[in-house]
Amino acid sequence: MATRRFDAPDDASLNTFYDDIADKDLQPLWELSGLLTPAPKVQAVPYRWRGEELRELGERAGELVPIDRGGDRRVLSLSNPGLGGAPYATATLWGAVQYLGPGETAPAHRHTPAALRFVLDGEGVWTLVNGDPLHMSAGDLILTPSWTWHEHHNPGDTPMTWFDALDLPLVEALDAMFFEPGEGRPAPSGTAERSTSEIRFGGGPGLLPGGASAPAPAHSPLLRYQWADTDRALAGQLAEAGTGAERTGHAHVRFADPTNGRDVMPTMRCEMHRYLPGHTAPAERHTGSALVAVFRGAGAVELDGVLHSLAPGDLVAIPSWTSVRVLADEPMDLFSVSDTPVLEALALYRTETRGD
Ligand code: GTQ
Ligand code: FE2
Repeated sequence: MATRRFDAPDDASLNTFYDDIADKDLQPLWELSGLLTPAPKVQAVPYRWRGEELRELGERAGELVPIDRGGDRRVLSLSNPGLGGAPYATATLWGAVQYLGPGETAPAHRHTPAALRFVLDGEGVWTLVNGDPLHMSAGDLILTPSWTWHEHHNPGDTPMTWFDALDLPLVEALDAMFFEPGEGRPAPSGTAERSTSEIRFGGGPGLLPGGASAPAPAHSPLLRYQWADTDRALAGQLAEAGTGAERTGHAHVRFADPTNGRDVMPTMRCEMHRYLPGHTAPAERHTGSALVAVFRGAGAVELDGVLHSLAPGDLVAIPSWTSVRVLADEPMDLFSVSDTPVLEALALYRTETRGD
């Protein structure tokens, strides 16, 4: 057997070799660095957008830009300064504020990215999801799962701004983007007081429709989670003596598919947190990214050691593996959406907790 020889080759033949492999669209791994890094090399940066500024700029968009410009949605996307100008809040999540003026309609369409709305304040807009009317009011979570028709109506006389989150950058990275404008959509089933989705699946704790169940969709059949229910759940946790929440001053709920306890949609986990002043929830970091919307209260969030003050309406991007610690100056309610179900499904979820 011939012995391999690794005598130092002359530069000329090595250079020719590198030219030849480049010419054949190949790259030598031994020349590549920054690929198999010891920990995630994250491009998005931790970032906070101020609610006051988002509201003001949303209102100006309402005055200056008609709804039909740009996908029939008047939306300002969160553009993370670490992502080189992309209109994305993190590597996997789109975040935005959407403004709909009195009497305006954002017409129907559907797309493979899944979307959700969290209402920061106000009420009066209806979102029709596959024709089912979902009323939007402060603190509500509204789902528009992948490939469902959706349109927004503001029949009232006050404008509304809300927070949108979509898994759009993830769908884009997976080359699975499809979009269809609204022709041929199901006719709206009217603006009922309560949507069919809520009548069937939001009837009460532990109550599901009887009879044969239809094939389970890949998302929660409950499409609106009302603030009154979320608020009651959080208050209940904090009031019950001896429970974790009562001891730590931190209550949290996960929005779940009522039929099986899974996350609301395959790609996104939604949670609501209530932190009391002096709570003892530890600093934590995990793989996957999240967006946080401040609903009520005031405090701060420490992201990789940097403190950002928080007020209602503020939106925060938390990139993967960013250490997060929350400080509450008064009881503070935070909505969060993350790509955790994706990381979990792919066995890539890791978490690290540090006590104070
Ligand atoms: O409301 O349908 O923020 O399609 C981005 C894309 C909202 C929407 C966004 C959308 C929508
Ligand atoms: Fe949409």
